[in-house]
Amino acid sequence: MYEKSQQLFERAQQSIPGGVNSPVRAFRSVGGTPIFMQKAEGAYLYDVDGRRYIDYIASWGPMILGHAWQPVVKAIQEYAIYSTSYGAPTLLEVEMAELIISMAPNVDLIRMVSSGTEACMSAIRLARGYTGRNKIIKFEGHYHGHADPFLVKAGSGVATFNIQTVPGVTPGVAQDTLTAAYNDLEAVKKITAAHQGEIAAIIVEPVAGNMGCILPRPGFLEGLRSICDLEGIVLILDEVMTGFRLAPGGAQERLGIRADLLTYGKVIGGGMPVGAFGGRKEIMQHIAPLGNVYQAGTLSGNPIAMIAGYTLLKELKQNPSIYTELEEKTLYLRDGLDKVLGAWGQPYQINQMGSMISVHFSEHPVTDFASASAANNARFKTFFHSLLKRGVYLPPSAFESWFLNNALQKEDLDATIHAVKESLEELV
Ligand code: KE4
Repeated sequence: MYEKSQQLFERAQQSIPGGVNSPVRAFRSVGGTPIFMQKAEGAYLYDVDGRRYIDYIASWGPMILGHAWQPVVKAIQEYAIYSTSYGAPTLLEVEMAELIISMAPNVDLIRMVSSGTEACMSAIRLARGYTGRNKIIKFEGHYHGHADPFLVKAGSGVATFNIQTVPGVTPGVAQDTLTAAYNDLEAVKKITAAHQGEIAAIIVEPVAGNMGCILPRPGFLEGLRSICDLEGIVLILDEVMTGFRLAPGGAQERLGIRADLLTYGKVIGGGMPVGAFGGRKEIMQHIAPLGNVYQAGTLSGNPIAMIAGYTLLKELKQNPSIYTELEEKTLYLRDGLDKVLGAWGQPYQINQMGSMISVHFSEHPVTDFASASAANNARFKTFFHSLLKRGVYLPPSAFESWFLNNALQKEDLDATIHAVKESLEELV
């Protein structure tokens, strides 16, 4: 059924660790052979065996308007002829920064980088440099990229592979990363009380997407804001997933929460390697060359990446009805899934906000890493493959959010709901 993918996977493993350039792509937690893609267009992926899939990964978030969205394709083609990199400042970077600042609340200055990991690791270093403090608080199951300070009880692939401590992350680094359960404000209060004056930052996914999609409890983010105000701690909202996806102003706009620093990625690059961090001028002005918190990147602000991201963000800013359409499509899918899963009679939960959604085979609400881990994730494995063979491509892990793209049409959503209905008989 997946012959060419199997052949390519065999070959890939001879030259690439695990045959993939990012672990979550390896299908390790769902089993089977990772599907090699040939091309994609709109809401569809096409594999090397010529099969079509309705895409609910959207490249893990970036492809919010669907694959090969023509204005981005054309912009890349148009700009590539003027060189793909200068290593010098360009007008494009200024226009991109001004556009982001016009969309994202509480961002006075923004620095471009080339991945979400770079954005998050830079934001942490900046918070430490600004406060003169060493420790950070992160939440179990949250993933902020693969920089050492974050690989403590992390989500996404780290959770998928159940890696408790990542070799290579030294005790010296790990000791400065304190963790609490997401949505547990009392735990955060206890940690800050025990480490008065030592904590530089709290970094949080405002809507968690790396243990499935998990929403903040009412008052949780507001509680973090109050703690940070009281204790002089920098509140970093990691909006790599939620930024420009939940609203033009991301989770800050959608949830009405104010961050001191923001990190971005995914949608911001329109599928090209882009990350960014930004926030209050009082903090950002500590970044080199203004201040001494050093941060740099050969391809930061790369012109091709900038024009791709700029073209996409401009569309999102000028047509905010896209967010309404995306939400309506996601709610339509959610209702359809609720109907077929409800009729099935086995326990399940659906978590959703905006165009982020996930299904958990659990009789209890999934509100943190412990409850996400306690779900019947073996059942997810069968669910994943039952849908894959019916042409529906979900993230290959129960510890990931699904992402809808606006190229999805009602017939795609109906086909997905029907495929889920059919697959339920096969679930263990
Ligand atoms: P990147 O370095 O992968 O661009 O971004 C890291 C990152 C930071 N913050 C959040 C909230 C993220 O979700 C991510 C990356 N997300 C994963 C998917 N869960 C990327 C997929 C992968 O690792 O291949």
